[in-house]
Parts: sequence; C-alpha cells; structure tokens
Amino acid sequence: TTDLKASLAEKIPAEQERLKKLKKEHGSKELGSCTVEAAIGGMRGIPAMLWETSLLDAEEGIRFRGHSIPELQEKLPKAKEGGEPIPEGLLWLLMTGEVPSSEQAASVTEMLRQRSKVPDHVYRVLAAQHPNTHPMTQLATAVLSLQVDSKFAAAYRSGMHKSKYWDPVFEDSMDLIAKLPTIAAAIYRNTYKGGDLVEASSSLDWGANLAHMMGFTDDGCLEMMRLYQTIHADHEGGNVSAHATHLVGSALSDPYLSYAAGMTGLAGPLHGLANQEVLRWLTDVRQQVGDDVTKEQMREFVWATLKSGKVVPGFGHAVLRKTDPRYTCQAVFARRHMPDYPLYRLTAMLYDVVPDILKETGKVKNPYPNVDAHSGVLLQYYGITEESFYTVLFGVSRALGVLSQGVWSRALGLPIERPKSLTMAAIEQRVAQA
Ligand code: CMX
Repeated sequence: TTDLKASLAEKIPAEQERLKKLKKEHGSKELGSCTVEAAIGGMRGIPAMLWETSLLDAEEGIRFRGHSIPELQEKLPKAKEGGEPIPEGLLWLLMTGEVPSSEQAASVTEMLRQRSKVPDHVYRVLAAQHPNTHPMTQLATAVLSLQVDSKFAAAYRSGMHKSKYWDPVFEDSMDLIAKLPTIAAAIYRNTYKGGDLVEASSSLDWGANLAHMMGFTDDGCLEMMRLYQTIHADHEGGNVSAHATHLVGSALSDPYLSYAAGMTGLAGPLHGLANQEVLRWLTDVRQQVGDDVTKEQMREFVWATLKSGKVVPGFGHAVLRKTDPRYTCQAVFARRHMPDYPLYRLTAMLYDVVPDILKETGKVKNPYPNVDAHSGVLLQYYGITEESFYTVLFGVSRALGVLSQGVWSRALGLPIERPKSLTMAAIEQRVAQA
C-alpha cells in the first residue's frame, strides 16, 4: 500500500501482542537500578521509558528504527538522484518501521500537502505577539492556537473507546506536521522580512517547501533543508523535547498540547537553543579574533568561555560519548558543498581544539561535538543568517519523531507517566536503612 495510515494500521495488532507478551513474561525483571546520584542527577542512565522510533548508542549515536544516518542517506527516497533523503520518507519509516519506496514517500508528500493550509486565526495570533517574542515562543503559541481543531480532543470528549485513540492522534499529528513548514516560514518572514509571506510551491516536497516559503530557492539550500529536517527528527525518548512531549501526551493531552510542551523544552539553551548559542559564540570569536584565528587564539577563547562559568555550546552530551553522527553528516555535507567557507573552516578547527580542553577540565563526560555545533554553519552559508530562528528549524523536524512515537504510545495503550519523587529526608532515611 502507498497509504501511510493503512500501513501503520496493519502493524499495530502484532506490536500490541508483542508488548503484552513482554509485560506478561518478563514484567518483573530488572532493566537497571536507580542510585542516589541518578535520582539527584537528572535520572541519567536509568532505562525507564519505552520509545520505539529510535535508539541512541553512547558510542555509535542514533539509529532510526535500526538504521544509522549514513544508511538512511543511502536507503531513503530522494528528491534528486544522488541527493539527500526527503523527510517524508523518514516519517514513513518512523511510523511503520519500514523503509518506504519512492511511491510511498511521495504519497506522504501529497497527504501533507492536502493538510497544509493554516487557518487565518493562527496568523492573527502570530501578528498579535510582541515584536521581540523569540521565534520558539511564537512556534509554541502558534501550535497551541491550532489545538482548537484537535480531532483527538473532540473524539475524547465524545467518548471514543480507548482502543481507537491512535486514529485521531494520527490525524492530528499529520495535520500538525503538514502545517509546521508554513507556520515556521510565517514566523521567519514576520520576524525578519517585514511580514511578506511566500506561497508554498505545489511541486516541492515538505522539507524543500519550508526553505522555499522562507524565501530561499537555491538548489543547495533545498537539499540542505531536506537533510536538516531528516537528521533532527528523533534522538530516542529521554531528551527534554521528546520526553516532555511523551510525558504530556501520557495525560492524554492531544498532539498539539504535547508537541507544544516539547517545543518549550527544545527552546532551552542546554538543548535545542544550543544551535543559536553556537552561532553567537562563533560570531564572538570572529569579532574578537577575526577569521584567520590560530589554534592558540582559539584555545585561549575556549578557556575564557569556561573560566567565565559558561558552557562551550555544541559540545558534550548527556548520553553520547563520541562525536555525534549528526555532526559528522553535516560536516560531510559542508566539505562537499562549501569547502572554502570560512565559518566551516573555523568549525573544523574547533573540532581540533575543543575536545582536548574539555578533557583537561576533567569533568566533561563527552568532550566531542553534538548536532548543534555544525547546523548553523550550513544555514549561514545559504543565507539563513538569523540564528534566533535556528531552533525553530530543529523543532519542525523534531515533530516527525515525537509525534510518530505519540501515535505508537496511544496504539500500545501506554499509561500516564508518574515516576516516584523523594525528599532529601526520605533519601537519607532510605540510605540509612540500606
Ligand atoms: N562546556 C563546558 N562544560 C561542560 C560542557 C561543555 N560543552 N559539557 C559538559 N560540561 C560540564 C557540565 O556543565 C558539568 O559541569 P558541573 O559538574 O560543573 O555542573 C560537567 O561538565 C559534567 O557534565 P556532563 O555529565 O558531561 O554533561 P551533562 O549530561 O550534565 O550535560 C549537556 C549534557 C549537553 C547539557 C552539556 O554537555 C552542555 O551543557 N553542552 C553545551 C550545550 C549544548 O551543546 N547542548 C546541546 C546538546 C544537544 C541537544 O540537545 O541539542
């Protein structure tokens, strides 16, 4: 079938049975334990959540439904021969677990196109915001204003049986994903281009249309946007944006509400906002030292950042312990498309300088770059120079992963999330007894 929903519906019964069996036969087995340190330290390393769409290996990085990023670049359908994958193909993979054919990916493009019209009131909500409102706040607000049309919320109100929840959650998720490029582009054009909006192109795919509606038509830029939208989609379940979406969704808040929660988390500087922070930091370097910075000057700059009590943005990770393959894939793209671009060369130099310094601090668990260290370079090269917008591009992509998992969470009947918290006194009491 080339119908995404039909293909998904076929997969659900077997996965429901699989989960039931897992629970019945192995429900009491231990996956790991929780130390005092983990409870205090942001629950690091506690395997306490089910997430089907992707899995992160500390050494190797992310795999989407079992496929690494280089594998996806090879296997997923593309808009042009030898080019980058289209995110619609990844959406099919995340939803169904299977790499789609070109026809299947094209059917997703068409389905999204049909749902892409953004209601007028959303533009009015955007227009009413303070002109200094951060683009991520605008994104979350626009998404919340779409919630009035939630099919899941309506179905719940009318008493739908819980075994059918996944269906309107799928509908809401597709409606929302379809509208996100138009909303993001409107935020971009309103904030930086005087509100002069660009119509969608009926011949472009979902990711390329985002660049097009922002006002960028260069073929390289469209390819970059397809790749960008593919690689930022999912990073297993425990990161702030995915976990926030999952947690809020577990209360049966609809996809608009739960994704908006994810986006307010992505807007934090230790998470998705890091791509904005990297660019600002690189701009500081260039202003203070110039483009012909030496390694020694770079070292001094990095140390000065650390000594002033700030993080080096774009480096480190809570789970990864090696260079992020999302970084590597963007570095490969840059080497191919912009080998002499000064910002690319500066970023490549950082790769030589920063890890050793972070190792020297003796406390950073992963001294290597993450996804956010490179994405701004690609965007700048194609003229998307407004770094306060970068996290919105991350957020649009993130919808593909967190909303696909949201559909599966309802299909699998996952319960409301409710971990146990303790006071310091309660922890002291427990360790005294142990
Ligand atoms: N620069 C300076 N110090 C860093 C650092 C960095 N890039 N990465 C970690 N550290 C510090 C931590 O702040 C912590 O210091 P304290 O003990 O003084 O509090 C110490 O090293 C240990 O931290 P860790 O266990 O290595 O890292 P965490 O799991 O606590 O945090 C992360 C992970 C990503 C928040 C952290 O590496 C960081 O702040 N990086 C910079 C921001 C960034 O790039 N975030 C984007 C991550 C990817 C994404 O989500 O988009």
